Amino acid sequence: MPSLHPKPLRILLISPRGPLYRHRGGTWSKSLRYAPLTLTTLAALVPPELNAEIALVDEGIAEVDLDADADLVGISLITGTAPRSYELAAHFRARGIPVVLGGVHVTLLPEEAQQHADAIVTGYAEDTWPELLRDFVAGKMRPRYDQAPGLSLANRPFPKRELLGADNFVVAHTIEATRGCIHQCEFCVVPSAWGRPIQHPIADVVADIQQMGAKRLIFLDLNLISDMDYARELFTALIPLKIQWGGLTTTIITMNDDLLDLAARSGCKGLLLGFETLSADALAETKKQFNQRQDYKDVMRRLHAHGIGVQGCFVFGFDNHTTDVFAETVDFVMDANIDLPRYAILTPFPGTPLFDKLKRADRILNEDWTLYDGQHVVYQPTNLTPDALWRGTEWAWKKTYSYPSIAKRLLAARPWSGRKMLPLSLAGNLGYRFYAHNLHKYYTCDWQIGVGEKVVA
Ligand code: B12
Ligand code: SF4
Repeated sequence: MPSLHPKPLRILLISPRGPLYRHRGGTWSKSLRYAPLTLTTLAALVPPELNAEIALVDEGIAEVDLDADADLVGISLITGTAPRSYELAAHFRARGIPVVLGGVHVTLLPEEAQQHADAIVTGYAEDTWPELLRDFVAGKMRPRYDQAPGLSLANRPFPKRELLGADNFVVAHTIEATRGCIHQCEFCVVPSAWGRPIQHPIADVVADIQQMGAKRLIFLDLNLISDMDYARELFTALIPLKIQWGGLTTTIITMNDDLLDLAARSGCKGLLLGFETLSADALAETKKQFNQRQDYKDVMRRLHAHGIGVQGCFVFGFDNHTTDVFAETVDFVMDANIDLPRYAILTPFPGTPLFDKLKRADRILNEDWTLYDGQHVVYQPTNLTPDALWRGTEWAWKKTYSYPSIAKRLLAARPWSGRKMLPLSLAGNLGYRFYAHNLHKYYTCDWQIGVGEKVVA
C-alpha cells in the first residue's frame, strides 16, 4: 500500500518516571522491574500506512532527549507521574511540538489533563489512537478522543516489545490477557477508570506467547480470574506451552480447587495477592468483603501446596488502624510464610470513591499528585497521625526485610519445597531490602524533578 505520509511521521512516546526511580541504583534500577506494555502497545497501534518512525522512552530506565526531533509527542500518565508529564508536555509544546496525553490519570481527570495537551485520549486507545494519528496527518486532530463503548481486543497487533529493549528488565516477557476487574474496592482506580473486564481472545494470547518464544512470563492483568470461565479456558490453553508464569489474582483463586489446580498445571509459579489488611472491619470499610471470607493462612497453605509463591500486599492507614497494626501485620506475614510481603500506605487516587469520601470529609491533606504513589500520607488518618503512619510503614518494611526475616523466608521457600518462582529468589528479597532501607530518602527529598535534571543514584 503506498504511504499516505511521504516523509516519515516522527512519533516520540514517553512514560515519565515517578520520584521513586529518581533514586535508582544498585539492584533497584533493574532487578525488580518487569517490562510495561503501555508504550509498546501504542507503538503497535500506529497505522502502517503513516510510515512512522517511532521512538519509545521509559524514563525509569533512560533519559528523555529534550532536543529530540519529533512531529508529535505522546505521554502516558499514571497519577504519580502526572506533574512530571505536565512539565515534559510544557517543554515540548514550547518547542512547537504538539503533545497528546493518555493513560489512567487522564481517564480519571480529563479536564485537568486537557489544560496541558493539544489532545487527550481517555480510556483504552485501541481505536482512538490510530484515529487520532490519521486525523493528525490530515491536519484535523481534535482536542479529545474518548473510548467508545463495546471496544474489542480481538485481532490486535502484538506489542512492539523490541522497541523497549529486553536487557533493561528483569522480566522482558510480559503480556496481558484481560483488562479491568469485576470488583469494586473503594480505593482502587480500576472500577472508576475502566470498569467491567474485557479480554483478548485466548488464541491471540497463545499466539503472542508462541511468537515471543517465552518460557517464563508475567501477566500484567489486574485480576486474571475476574471471569473464572475465561480463566479456566486460558489456563487449559497454557498447559501444552510448558511455560512458567506469574500474575495477579484475588484470594478467591484458593476457594476454587479446580481453578487452582489448572493454574498450577499451566505453569503458575507466583501470584500477587492483595490481602490489604487483617481487619474484617477495614475490609468492609473498603468494600473488599470477598477477602473477609478467607483465612489468609489457609490461602498461603493452599498456594504453597500447589508450588505457587506469593507476593502478598498489605495496606496501612484504614480508619480502624492504630499504632498496633504494624507489628501485628509483620508478625502475621512471617507466621504465614508470605514469600514476598509488600506494604503500601492507603492512597486515595483521584477519581476513586475513596478520594471523594475523604474530600467531602475535608481529610485530603495534599493534592500534589507526585505524592500519590502508595508511599506517602496524603490524607488525615483517623486513629494515627500522618507521621506515625509513614514511620510505622517504614518500620514494617525494614523489619520484614531484616536479614533474619529474609533467611526465614528463603528457608521456607527452599527449592525442594517446590516453589521456585523468580520473585522468591535472593535477588527479590535483597531488592526489597534495598528499597526498605532507602524509603527515608523518598520522604525527605525535594520532590520536584526539574525538566532536564539527571536521575541520581
Ligand atoms: C507496568 C506497571 C507499572 C510499572 C510502570 C509504570 C508506568 N509508568 O507505566 C512500574 C513497576 C514502574 C509501576 C509502578 C507503580 N504503579 Co503501576 N502498573 C503497571 C501495570 C501493572 C501495567 C501497565 C501496562 O503495561 N498496562 C497495559 C497497557 C496496554 O495498558 P495501559 O497502560 O492502561 O495503556 C492503555 C490505555 O491506558 C491508553 N494509554 C496509556 N497511556 C497512553 C498515552 C497516550 C499518548 C495514549 C494515546 C494512550 C495511552 O492506551 C493503552 C492501550 O489501550 C498497571 C496495571 C495495568 N494492568 O494496566 C499498573 C498501574 C498503572 N500502576 C499503578 C500504581 C498505583 C503504581 C505504583 C504507585 C505502585 C506502587 N505503590 O509502587 C507505582 C508508581 C510509581 C511511580 N510513581 O512512578 C496503578 C495506577 C493508579 C494511578 N491512578 O496512578 C495501576 C493502574 C495498577 C492499579 N491496580 O491500580 N507500575
Ligand atoms: S480486586 Fe484488585 S483490581 Fe479488582 S477492584 Fe479490588 S483492588 Fe481493584
